[in-house]
Amino acid sequence: MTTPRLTHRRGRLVAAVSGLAVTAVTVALALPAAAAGSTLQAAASESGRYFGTAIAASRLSDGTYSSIANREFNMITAENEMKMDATEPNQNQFSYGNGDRIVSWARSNGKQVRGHALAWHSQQPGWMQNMSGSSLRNAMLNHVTQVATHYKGQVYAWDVVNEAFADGSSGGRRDSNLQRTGNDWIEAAFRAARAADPGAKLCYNDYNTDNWSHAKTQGVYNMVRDFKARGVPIDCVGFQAHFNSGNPVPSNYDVTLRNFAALGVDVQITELDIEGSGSSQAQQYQGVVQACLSVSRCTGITVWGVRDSDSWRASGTPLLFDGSGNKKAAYTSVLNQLNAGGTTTPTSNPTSNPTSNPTPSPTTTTPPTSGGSCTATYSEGQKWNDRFNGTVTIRANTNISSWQSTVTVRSPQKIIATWNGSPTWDSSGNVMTMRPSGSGALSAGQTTSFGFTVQHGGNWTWPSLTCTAS
Ligand code: 9MR
Repeated sequence: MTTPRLTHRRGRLVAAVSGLAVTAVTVALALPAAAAGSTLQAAASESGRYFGTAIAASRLSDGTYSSIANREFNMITAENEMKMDATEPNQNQFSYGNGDRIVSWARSNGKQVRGHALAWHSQQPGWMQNMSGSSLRNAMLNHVTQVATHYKGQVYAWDVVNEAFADGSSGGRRDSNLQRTGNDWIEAAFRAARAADPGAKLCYNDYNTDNWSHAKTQGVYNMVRDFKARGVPIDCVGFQAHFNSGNPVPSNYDVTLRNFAALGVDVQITELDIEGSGSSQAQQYQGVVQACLSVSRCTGITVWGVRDSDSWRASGTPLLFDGSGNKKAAYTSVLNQLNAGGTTTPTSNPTSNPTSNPTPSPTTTTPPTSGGSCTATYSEGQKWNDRFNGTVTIRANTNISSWQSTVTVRSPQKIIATWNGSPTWDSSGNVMTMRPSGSGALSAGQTTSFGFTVQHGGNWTWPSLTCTAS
């Protein structure tokens, strides 16, 4: 299968602002000048990522809609047309007309397709809603096989199973007719999808899994860890990312994405929309983009529609274009953040693989174990016009007697204050090595943290981290 068309990573030049230290200006001038990406897809491609949207087949004849979609996005999800009720309205009678229209529009315009969704408790055709037991299990597996076979070779990634976990504090599976066929229905669906289209990435997709501390997030995390440990074919996890004031973008979003990625799967933002308007909406969008850019295995972002008026919740004006197709403040903040880039934060030794040390437990909320003996995780702190705070949490994965952590900032950023640690600097001033100010001994599972203030000079990207322990 092909991967998204990527352009080379270019040296990013953040506009030098007046009043910067001379050294920072010198570094900036030494970099090659580069044009910023002027569309979402171009800007995302600079870091090897895609930027997608959901498309409704019925809107493709709307010229404003299709020209924005064609200009800005390079990954296409059918908003409803590839779901179970659309593709198998009567048992064993498949209907691909609208799904095919979207796929052929996407492919003829050089775009890739995310398939959505093979198995789901919702939007089942009527005949399936009334089924149970082994006949339902077999019908579901047949559906997965038929649809994935029909689109074989044309789908970059499939949402094989959608929304199978319960909301609330249980962290367990959602009750549904599919769940009642046996807890292994999800892995059975993944195996059937792999057999039908071995080239497609296979994703589990859900909502309210963005906040690392939520039980639902932990439930999905434990399932993915278990799948990787047992060799169930899963390649990616989709985070729908439907946000509003009651469910805002969590400040630990990057932690969630990074912890899932450390299990050995890609992570993707699959249905992003954020209700609101103006700068507050723009800032939240920026936070989501920044979180994805900080995780190298966050391979792309899809927004759930083109204009506000196209949204499933149009009254919340949650998208990047207004009803007339004008770019909103949120669009500009997303584009700017994509162009500014992000740091990818190595929190674990890349040779480590949690699957080699499987300790699946359905109830644990332990973050992933890394191959080193400590893990460093970045969290955002307060932000000001000219600076921001960050905290690094050091977690001992084994008993350790001491640790050290490097924090690398990118020009023209400068670390101007630190706390809870003893820093030293390399000659460039960009790499700080932080050591514990007292004893660094931690027993396995214990954490400690230190913090710092970065004067950002217009570059909001997060620092990259390493952690080593003795
Ligand atoms: O946007 C979709 C809307 O047009 C449909 O009526 C709705 C039916 O369930 O599904 C919407 O898309 C959902 C997606 O398939 C799964 N995650 C939640 C999305 C928003 O409800």
